[in-house]
Amino acid sequence: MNHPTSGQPELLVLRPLMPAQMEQLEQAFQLHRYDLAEDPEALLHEVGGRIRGVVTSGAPGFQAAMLPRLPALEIVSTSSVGTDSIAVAACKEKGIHVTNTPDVLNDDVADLAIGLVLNALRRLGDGHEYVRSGQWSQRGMMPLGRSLKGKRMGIVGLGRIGLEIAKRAEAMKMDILYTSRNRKDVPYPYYATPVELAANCDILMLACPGGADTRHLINAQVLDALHPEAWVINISRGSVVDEEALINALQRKSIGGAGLDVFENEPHIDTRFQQLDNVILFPHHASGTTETRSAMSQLVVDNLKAHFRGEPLLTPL
Ligand code: 8YV
Repeated sequence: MNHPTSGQPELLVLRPLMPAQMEQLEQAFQLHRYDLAEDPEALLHEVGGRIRGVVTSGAPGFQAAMLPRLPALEIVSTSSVGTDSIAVAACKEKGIHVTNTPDVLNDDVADLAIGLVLNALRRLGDGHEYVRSGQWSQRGMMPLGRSLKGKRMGIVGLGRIGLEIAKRAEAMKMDILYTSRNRKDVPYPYYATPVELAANCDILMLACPGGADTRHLINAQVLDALHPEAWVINISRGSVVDEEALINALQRKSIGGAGLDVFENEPHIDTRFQQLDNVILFPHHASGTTETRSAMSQLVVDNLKAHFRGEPLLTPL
């Protein structure tokens, strides 16, 4: 498998795609499975000089430290919309293309965001446990939830995913407000800072990109601006939230709770989250459906094929 016999471009797979798309890759390219290698270092040593493309995803991403090991690299294709774990600037400096998977995941991620809001206000998880544990028959009606209708959803980052969340929240009769690097041409009220937004919303929905620019954008000051029944929902990146400040707010119940799909240190999250009763935790799986992961995988394949055919990339960065 590791010998250059086919004349096909050689790719290094850091994280595999869905099975159907792996088959397509296998037909068009010679694959080297870094993800499966018993000795990844030895694999790099053997084939690094011939690798022309890298296949990866948000985790493990692609680090600049790999570049000297891959002198023939032309393209890094990640099965993620987020590129905070990809050394984009270092790649571009060397003329290496980077592609990601925008748009195809917007709907699923937005659905999950609304799912977390529903779970928070209508207590879906609590209700499930109430029935399953037999409390319903012993105690009668479970405690009341809160309506979504009329609640103010403050969206941080009104990009492609944020807009899809807004559409769904509108359908649930919520009011939308937002903050973003730039004011958008939308009918929703704009707030210049997350603190001002937090002071005016019931749900603080985090939908901005991760990375250095947004690191700890949601800090103690923002959390203090939320009212005691407000929820933070995060489907963006764990790095956007100062987790120490969030855990503190959750422990002293200065906010209603947090619905989190993403964490600072995944999958080894801060164990204090697991001890809180005002959180809804999800394992970074907002795009985790067969349909969306297939579409993301297909985009990776199509970008790679386009590149090696000399055609324009579909979704370059
Ligand atoms: C994936 C994501 O879960 O697209 C993104 O940026 O965070 C998710 O869709 C991630 O790529 C998996 O590693």
